[in-house]
Amino acid sequence: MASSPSFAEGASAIQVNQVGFPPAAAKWAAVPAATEAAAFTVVDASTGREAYRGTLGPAKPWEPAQESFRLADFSALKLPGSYRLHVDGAADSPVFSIAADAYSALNAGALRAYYFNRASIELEPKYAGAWARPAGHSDTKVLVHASAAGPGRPEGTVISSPKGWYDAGDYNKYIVNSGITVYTLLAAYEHFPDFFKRQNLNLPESGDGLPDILNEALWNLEWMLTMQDPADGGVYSKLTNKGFDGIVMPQQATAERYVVQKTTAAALDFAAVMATASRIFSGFEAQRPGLAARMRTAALAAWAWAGQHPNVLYKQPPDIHTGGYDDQQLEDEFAWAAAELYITTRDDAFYKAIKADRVPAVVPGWNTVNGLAWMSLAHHRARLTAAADQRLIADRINGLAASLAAVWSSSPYRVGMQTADFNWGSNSGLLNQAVMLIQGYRLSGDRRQLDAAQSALDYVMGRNPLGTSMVTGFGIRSPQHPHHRPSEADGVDAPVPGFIVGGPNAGLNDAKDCQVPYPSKVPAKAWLDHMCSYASNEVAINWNAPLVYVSAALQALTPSP
Ligand code: 9MR
Repeated sequence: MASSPSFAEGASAIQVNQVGFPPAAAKWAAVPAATEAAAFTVVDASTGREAYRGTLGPAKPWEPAQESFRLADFSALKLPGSYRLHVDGAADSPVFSIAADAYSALNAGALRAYYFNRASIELEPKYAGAWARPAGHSDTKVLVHASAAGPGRPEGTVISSPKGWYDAGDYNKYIVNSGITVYTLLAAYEHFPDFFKRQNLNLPESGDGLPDILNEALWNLEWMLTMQDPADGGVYSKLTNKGFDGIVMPQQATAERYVVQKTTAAALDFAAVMATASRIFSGFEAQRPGLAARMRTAALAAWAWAGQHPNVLYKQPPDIHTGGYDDQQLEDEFAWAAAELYITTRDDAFYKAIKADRVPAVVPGWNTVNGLAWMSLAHHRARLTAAADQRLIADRINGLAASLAAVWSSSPYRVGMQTADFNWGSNSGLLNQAVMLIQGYRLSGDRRQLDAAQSALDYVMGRNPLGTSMVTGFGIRSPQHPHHRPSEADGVDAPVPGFIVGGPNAGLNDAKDCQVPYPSKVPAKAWLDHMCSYASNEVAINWNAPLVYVSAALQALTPSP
């Protein structure tokens, strides 16, 4: 993206989505309140001519930023082009575009981030460019940890569990986090197949007859299948080192790897994802013969295991120090797995197992997945059996989306973030709000819900009090030092592109491990663009997934002008 000559560093510049907007999208910018000006203009970046003029809203304090802002609404400007915003007395906004394919490159970049995080494969220059690297972690000789031992596989048994994505800035692979991640990518494909069928991600598999988003999802699905114990259907919760690696490239990280403890959450997340994948890959029997059936069988076996072991919570063994993803609350996982199995098998017993009237709809996260059940039920509503309560499905989705839209429309910054939302992974929290707003819009057609989702993407792409895109490689200002081992260790200046970082986190959970202080402790500004900051500047597969979903959805759903 071209840089604007008058764009000044820092928060005094006008804040706007630095990638841009589909022509008929709601378009907002935020202006630091100090300016006395009454009007703003949108200037054509190539000619310098005024393309639109509007009145600035009143200055209003936004609590999470402890700062006041004035809003500029330029939704009426729909002409494709390249623009910047100007207000007398403030630095111009970065240049952004209005274009029908505004999010094609962003969406492809966010998906290609998964390719860059693949285990067990060399990234060749023709696919990876400057970020080519040798293969890391073949994971063909992984040890069964004491916590995972069973009669057929005693401690120390060697199993093969290759492929999969590295979870985040670390090189371990976790089933629970793979649950929401792979599901969200599969849902993006299920909801917007035309968008993804046209997409070429330049992957080694491109052109094999599968949409590339499915090619990428398969890399992790194939790994997930190896995490199921064939003896009983139970699923190991993670494949991991004993401790986190140093800051090295994947091929230099050679610590012994283990599969650790089977848990109920792992079995249920696995069952939900395999049930979802099975119905999608049943449409690609010619390309992947037998895969859909294998996934369905795997899902049913994991579900059965969870039924027999309904409350096995993850407990970190004393010799293991990597991520926990230790969910303590499993009702939502049961409901979600039952919902996906119901949709895929059409067996009413699974509908009953959802216990739908007891399941609320809340914004999803790796340990809160009931919203995913409602999202799938709503998408498939026309094909469900008579057992399904159609009214309840609509009420749950509409209720959540309406309440999220209400928070958005009363926000002085026009974003769904409130002070308590600035926690670990806050950027993805907002994008997951957008995922649910989009489900509401798809049911109700209520335009405010689409506009609120647009605002969430605007926020992570630069309409935020940091004036920074939160996605590596996208926008004029973006994270340069994510907590991502390859980005730090590869000798390439630019970070691996397409990753959204965790974002501002008032918990400052990593401050003790950082030699440099956070520039601010104000919730909406508590972000540290430094490798040390795993709590505000790490990347993670579950955080990229709603970026993929939302960018595709907004491009596919925003009506033509
Ligand atoms: O995303 C996870 C966040 O919700 C938790 O608060 C945090 C601490 O337990 O862990 C995050 O997940 C990390 C995982 O445990 C290991 N890989 C990196 C993940 C992102 O920071």
